[in-house]
Amino acid sequence: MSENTEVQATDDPFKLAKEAAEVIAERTGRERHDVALVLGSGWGTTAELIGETVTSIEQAEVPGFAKAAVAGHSGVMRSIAISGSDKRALVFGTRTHFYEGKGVRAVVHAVRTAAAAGCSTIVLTNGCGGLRPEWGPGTPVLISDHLNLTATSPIEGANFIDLTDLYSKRLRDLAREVDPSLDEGVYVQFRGPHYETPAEVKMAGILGGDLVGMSTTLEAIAAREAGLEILGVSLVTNPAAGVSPTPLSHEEVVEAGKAAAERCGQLLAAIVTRL
Ligand code: 8IG
Repeated sequence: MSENTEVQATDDPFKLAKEAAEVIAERTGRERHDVALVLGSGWGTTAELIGETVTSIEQAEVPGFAKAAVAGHSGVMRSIAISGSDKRALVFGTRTHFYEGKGVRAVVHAVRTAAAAGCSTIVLTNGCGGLRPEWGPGTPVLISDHLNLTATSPIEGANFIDLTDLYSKRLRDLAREVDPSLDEGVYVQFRGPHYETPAEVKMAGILGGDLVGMSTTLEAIAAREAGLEILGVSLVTNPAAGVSPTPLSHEEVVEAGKAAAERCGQLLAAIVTRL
């Protein structure tokens, strides 16, 4: 009997998310959080600008979460008191990528945990390649829609989730109130972990894509299923393969990232306080 219960606990991703949310509530002393943020490449220093970190939790100590796999991503979850409001942000310093091979459930566990923790909004950020030459390294771009080229879904069973306006128009407009210069584009998720060939980048463009990356779309689908309102923001850290005639130096990309960190952090902080 008890064996059976244990099997079910690990077998139901929503139950696992509920268990994670309970640990978060226990550790933070907050029954509910309001907004969740998933910080991708280049977005790491954003958290400090949103407000005061009240509680830091090692993600590996929360049910269903693994240790950070990518260097430079922090495996820490934070509960942040949003400046100038009584709201709380739940900030995930890292994500599980599909290319890690841990399965789609692992990829969307943070999203389901955020929903179970009471969040009604999720901000999904990433670092990506840009298809438009005018988007230099360090340009933040709002995600208007996506092409999911992973050939998979986080939804299991006959649950036909509508994906119209997946990336909330309301939240994109709110973001542009903060920064009217923000462009928007269609994000294309490739499986990775290799980057695209120039031919694949060309294909992405022909299909209507503007940004190429290895995350976000599966999380957005799970977030919609969970009833969360979604804001997606990409940080273009490099021109996608074949877009720029001159190969970019890694140093340049790192420098652009550092310069962008301040702008991106301020942007998210301003958006989050307006939610
Ligand atoms: I940072 O050019 C970053 N992540 N797929 N392509 C893909 N992912 C990325 C890229 C890129 N740059």
